Amino acid sequence: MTESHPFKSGYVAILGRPNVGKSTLLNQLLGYRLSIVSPKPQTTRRRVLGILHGENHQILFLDTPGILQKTRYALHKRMMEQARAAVQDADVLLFVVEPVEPDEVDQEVLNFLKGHPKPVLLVINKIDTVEKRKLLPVMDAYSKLFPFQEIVPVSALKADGLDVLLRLIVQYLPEGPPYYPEDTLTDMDERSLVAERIRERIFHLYREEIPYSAAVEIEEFIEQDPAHGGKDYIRATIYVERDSQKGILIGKGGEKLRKVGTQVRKEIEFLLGRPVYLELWVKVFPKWRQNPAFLKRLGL
Ligand SMILES: Nc1nc2c(ncn2[C@@H]2O[C@H](COP(=O)(O)OP(=O)(O)O)[C@@H](O)[C@H]2O)c(=O)[nH]1
Ligand SMILES: [Mg+2]
Repeated sequence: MTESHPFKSGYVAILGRPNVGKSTLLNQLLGYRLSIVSPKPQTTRRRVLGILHGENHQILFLDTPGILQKTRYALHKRMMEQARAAVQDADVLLFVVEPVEPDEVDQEVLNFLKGHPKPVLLVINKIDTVEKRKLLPVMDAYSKLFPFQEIVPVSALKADGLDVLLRLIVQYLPEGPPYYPEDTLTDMDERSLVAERIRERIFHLYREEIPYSAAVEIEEFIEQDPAHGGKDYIRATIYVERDSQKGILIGKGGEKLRKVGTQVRKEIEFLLGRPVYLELWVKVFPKWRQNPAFLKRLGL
C-alpha cells in the first residue's frame, strides 16, 4: 500500500533569549554554517533565512536576534523589529531555552508570543550540559508558563535530538508548494555572507565592547579580478565608535587586524569556493548604533 504525502512548506521562526544557541541550532539543522555563532550574546543582528529541502517538504527557517528586555540603541530596536517580523511570518515557532528553570525574564520574553495563533514548540537546548534527571522539572515549569504544542530536549552542539525535532516541525508545517528552487540555501547575497563572517571573527578575537561596537560594510567585491591575479577582490570596512577602539582593533603594528584578515580570508574562500584577496580597513563612525540611516545602509 502506498501512502501519499502532501508537500509541506512554511516559515519556522527560531526565537529565544540571547546566547541560548539559536544560530547553532539553525546551522545544525541545515548541515552547514550559515548563521554566525559566538560564545557572546547578541551576535546575531538580523534575521537569517536558511532553507532546508526535504523530499516532501521545504522548511524556511528564520534565525533571529535574541529577545532583549532593554533596547538601549536604535540597533537594538531594529534587532527586536526583526525578531517580531519573523514571528509574524512564521507558520511554526521554535522557542529555544537553556535547560534551567525559567525566571521572570523568561516569563516576560514569552509575552513576545502571547496570543500567537501558530504552534509553538519549546526547544530545550544544551542538554549535554545537565544531568537527564534535571530536565523533568524544567519541562514541567515551562509547560506551566505557556501552552507549548511540544517540548523537545536537544543538544544543538552535539546534534542530539534534532531528528525528533525535525519530524515534529514537519508535522506542524502547513501543506503548500516549495517557495524556493532546490538549489537556494538562503536569501542573503555573497556580500552579506562575507560581512557576517568578518563580524563573527571579530566576536571571537576581541573582548568587551569591541564586537558590539563593530559593524562591517563591504565596499567593493570584484569577482575574479584580473587586477588581483584572478582572485576575488573584497574590500571591507570595519566601523567602530571611538578612536580607542580603532587602535585596539588594529593592534600594535597592525598585527591584530592582520590576524582577523588571515583567519577570515580562509573562511571566505571556503564559503565562496574561490581564492580571495581581502583588504580590511577600520574607520570610526561615532554612535553608529544610534544612527538609523547608517543601520539602514547595513541592511538592518
Ligand atoms: N554545550 C552546548 N553549547 C551550545 C549548544 N548550542 C549552542 N551552544 C553554545 O552557546 C553559545 C551561543 O550560541 P549561539 O548559537 O550563537 O546562540 P544564539 O545567540 O542564541 O544564536 C556558543 O558558544 C555555542 O557554541 C549546545 O547544545 N550545547
Ligand atoms: Mg544567534
